[in-house]
Amino acid sequence: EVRVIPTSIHDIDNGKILGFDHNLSEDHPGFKDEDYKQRRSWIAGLARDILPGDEIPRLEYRPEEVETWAKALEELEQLFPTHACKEFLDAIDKLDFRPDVVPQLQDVHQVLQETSGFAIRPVAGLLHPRDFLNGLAFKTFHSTQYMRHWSQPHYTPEPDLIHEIIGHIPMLTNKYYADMVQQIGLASLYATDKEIWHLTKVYWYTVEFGVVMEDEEIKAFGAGVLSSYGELDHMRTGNPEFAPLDPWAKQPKMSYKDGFQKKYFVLNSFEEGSELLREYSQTFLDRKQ
Ligand code: H2B
Ligand code: FE
Repeated sequence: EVRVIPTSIHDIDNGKILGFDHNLSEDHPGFKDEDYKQRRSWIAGLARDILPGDEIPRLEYRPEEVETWAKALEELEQLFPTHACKEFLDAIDKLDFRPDVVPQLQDVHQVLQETSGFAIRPVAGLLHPRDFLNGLAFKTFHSTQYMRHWSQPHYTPEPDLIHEIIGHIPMLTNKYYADMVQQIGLASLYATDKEIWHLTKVYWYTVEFGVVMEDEEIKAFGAGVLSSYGELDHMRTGNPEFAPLDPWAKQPKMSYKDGFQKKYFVLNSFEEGSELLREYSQTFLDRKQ
């Protein structure tokens, strides 16, 4: 099979969704709520008609959605000062999230454009890993726009707006971090399917569950940690293993469902992380010639 290497974000399809379809499944908190399913599908559907560069539609979030956002934000904010890295805290300060207003993707897209140059492109759910990673090469982050189910404001089995806005967006305003993320994307352009699986793990242990050393303390920067009270607490008090990140090494198996991470990978700084991943992605980019 011949694969064409994408040369711009326009070459990347945002339509291959691997996650829940409109019916969800029994283990999704919204499974029995027809009204929720309809709303989620309608919002997800908007993503299909958008081209890169188009304005992202503004949504009027419903009272139960605003309340879900408020509950998640207010709980997480209790741990940020002690558990989150300084780059995240700086970003949260500037973004100035409020419990009574659900941020609009178009507005956070604009902030990213002005800080790191990243773009947000809406997507209907969990995107195919190759397409998702390829997007990062063109400094594009594919983001969902629907809200998790109101019955469980602190949990979602799939990416949702709260995970994207609280977990991913703040760190993406940081240039060194954004550069590190782009390197994973650049490597993915030239990766075989087997290597895409490896890069998915590298992404998992950095962008989703990465931690950073800060004045001899370990602080969270991964979106999966920053957007989960339980995971933040576990990272600091659950006695997990910590090890330096080595993108070339075989990565541990990812656990999606069975509780918290047993092992976290540590960076010393985002400058160092971006250098490390630049060196790593260079081995893939060298194949271009
Ligand atoms: N899709 C979406 N919408 N959000 C993600 O965070 C995400 C994704 N992560 N697709 C990707 C896959 C990740 O699990 C790796 C790169 O496969
Ligand atoms: Fe994520």
